[in-house]
Amino acid sequence: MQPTNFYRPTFAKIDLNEIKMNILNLKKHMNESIQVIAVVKANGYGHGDFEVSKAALQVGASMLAVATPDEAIRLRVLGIESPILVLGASPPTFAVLASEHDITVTVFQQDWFLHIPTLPKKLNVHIKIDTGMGRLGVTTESELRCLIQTIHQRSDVLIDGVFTHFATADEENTEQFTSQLTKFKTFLKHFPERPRCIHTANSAAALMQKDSLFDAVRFGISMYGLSPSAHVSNELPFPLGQAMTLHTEVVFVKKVTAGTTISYGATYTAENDEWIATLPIGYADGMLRKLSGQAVLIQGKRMPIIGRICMDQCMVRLNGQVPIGEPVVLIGRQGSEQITIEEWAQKIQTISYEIPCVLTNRVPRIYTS
Ligand code: PMH
Repeated sequence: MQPTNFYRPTFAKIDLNEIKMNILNLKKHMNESIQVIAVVKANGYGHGDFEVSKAALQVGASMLAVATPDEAIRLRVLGIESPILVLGASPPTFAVLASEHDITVTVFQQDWFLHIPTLPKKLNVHIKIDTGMGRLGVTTESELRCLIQTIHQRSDVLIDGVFTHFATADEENTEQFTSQLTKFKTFLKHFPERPRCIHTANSAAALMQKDSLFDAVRFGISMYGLSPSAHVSNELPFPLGQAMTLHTEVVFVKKVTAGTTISYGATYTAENDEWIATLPIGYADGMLRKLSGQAVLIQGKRMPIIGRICMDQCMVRLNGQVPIGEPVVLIGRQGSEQITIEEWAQKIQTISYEIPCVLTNRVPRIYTS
């Protein structure tokens, strides 16, 4: 939700147009019959589940996917009426609520159905097949046959879909991907009737593997404008637009003399007389301590974060005095310079997915469209 007011000038800007363009470009890239399932789990990868859901639905996403029952209920309570799929495990105790709220759940165990009562409304389920991710899903063909039989004995449950998830779709070597796809096709033969929605592709497969598209793709990271991996980044069929940028302002500026130390542990010592700015953002906002040394943009130039990043603040070495209130771009463009989420990810040796996800609730999300 858009904050009405905030007194600290630190915020993330989410450009919903970029999200819409990424979906529209993907739709153009695929056969038009293929549907887009917008993956909005983990608060829309940190971008805001409700706002991203609305934007995705506006440009024709046909379903939303979340990780947990609670994430699905939250969207319903906020008024989202589209189909919602819970990708993770739902407990049997959620079945009644899921059917009442038209929430589609993922199933992969016959026993799950022993624990649910007769349901008030028909419950849509998608069967998950584990073809090699080793996380959730039916692992053998006989288990799948038993599960289908169990469901067919119930008039209150409908097999609306079947899916699997790739472990290596973003890698150059396609061996595991191909083996998972082959296994999935073998498992599909056990369905007496073809479920309405067969889906396997995440962003990487949706962008690069046309034979994995079936009826729908689960578009996550690249909907937010980020590449699943460096390999996919080199093979993109269309440019992605990064939706999130991160901003703050200088709240304090001082000139220190050579020898002055900065921040906890006194790990940074000024070599010369230096101008130092304090920024109101720290690790409790998701600006992790390992980002010490990362550049920020001030007046269109890169300036390094120096010393340890504190819980709520960090310090930057300037190349001259700047006024209090000077805008700072932590992620995004300023002038001809740009700092991407990928740059942060490389700096702390992680994947781009993790950066927006760990941006905490304290950072207001401001939406532009
Ligand atoms: N489908 C499932 C089952 C997923 O777990 C994910 C992402 C997606 C689709 C979307 O993938 P994409 O963001 O690469 O497009 N899940 C995760 C995860 O569990 N950890 O990182 C990404």
